[in-house]
Amino acid sequence: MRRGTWLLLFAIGCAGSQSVLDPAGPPNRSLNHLFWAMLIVASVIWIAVVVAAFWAALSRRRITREDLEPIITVPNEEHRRHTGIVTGLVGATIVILLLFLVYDFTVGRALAERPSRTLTIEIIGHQWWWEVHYVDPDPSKIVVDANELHIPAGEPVQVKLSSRDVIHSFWVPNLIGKRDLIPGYTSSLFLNADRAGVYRAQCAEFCGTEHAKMALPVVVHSRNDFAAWLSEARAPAAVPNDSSARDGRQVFLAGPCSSCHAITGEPAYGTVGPNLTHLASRKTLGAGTLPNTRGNLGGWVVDPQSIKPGVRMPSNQLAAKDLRNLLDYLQTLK
Ligand code: HEC
Ligand SMILES: [Cu+2]
Repeated sequence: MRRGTWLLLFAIGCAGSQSVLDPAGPPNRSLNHLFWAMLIVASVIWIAVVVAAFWAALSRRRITREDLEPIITVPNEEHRRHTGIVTGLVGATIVILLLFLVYDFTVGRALAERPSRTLTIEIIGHQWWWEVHYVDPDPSKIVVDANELHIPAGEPVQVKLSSRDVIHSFWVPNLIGKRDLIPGYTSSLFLNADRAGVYRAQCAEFCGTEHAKMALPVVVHSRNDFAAWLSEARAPAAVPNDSSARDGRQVFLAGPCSSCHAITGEPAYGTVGPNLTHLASRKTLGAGTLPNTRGNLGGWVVDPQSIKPGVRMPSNQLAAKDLRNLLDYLQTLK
């Protein structure tokens, strides 16, 4: 974006990682052009109408006998002039609306166009987190992740959306408009970012008490960085060397954790909660609820209910040593 535009948006509070008015890709950029064109034209017309209304109210022309005569029966020069002005303005209104209609359809068609070759990512909504699959024809290359979306810049990505429970809605304001995640039905959209950065998606359909804490950081990488990220993400979790982390792994596998959480490469296959294979490399915990620090992680594991009341993860009472070891282990899950 040009610096001037950015400064203007910043000044009016519209720049940022969760703003429709700060586009980071072609689809949203064309929507922004349409929006600004409509806003500017409509504002000019509105100002003209208000000025005309004030002018009419303030000119206080004295009403003459002639004014009270029915216009149609006694048309005079002035009436004819007024009729001409009104007809002209009605015509201009029709032309402006038609132009906008054509412009709007053109933008809509361009957005609906299907790009040729794309990466496919599946996103499944849960109360109140996001499951993310990086699809690959080779099953050994499929990556299952959660609560963070990684995409390459400058390349359209097909996102297939569905839901495990209720209706959610996927919305990345900087990139594209909303699309619902509906149980039993797969919808799809194309994401196309051209500016690397971290944006924030948010569930945009009330889906239960913790709906507001259902965000999704969207990381747009340069193409090379994305390829590197994806090949790293394919690696299963390794058994740690460190002894406390090894003990923590035992706490995880022997405790209730593994019945709800999966870790690729470990005998943990739960699907009730997010896949934790790459937990330590996520920016946030609990779908954008907290920054991913050791302290927050400890607080989450012990008492998720106080952080996200009603969340589908029970509180855990752990001996201090077990908790320390467990955190050591979770922090190795890069
Ligand atoms: C009954 C199922 C269940 C059990 C048992 C459970 N969890 Fe969870 N866990 C969840 C769910 C569901 C979420 C997602 C919560 C949300 O954000 O809405 C979650 C979220 C998490 C997260 C945050 C993940 C992220 O991507 O932000 C961590 C870390 C976590 N659990 C660790 C653990 C550990 C460690 C244990 C064992 C001590 C455990 N969980 C036990 C269901 C469970
Ligand atoms: Cu939701």
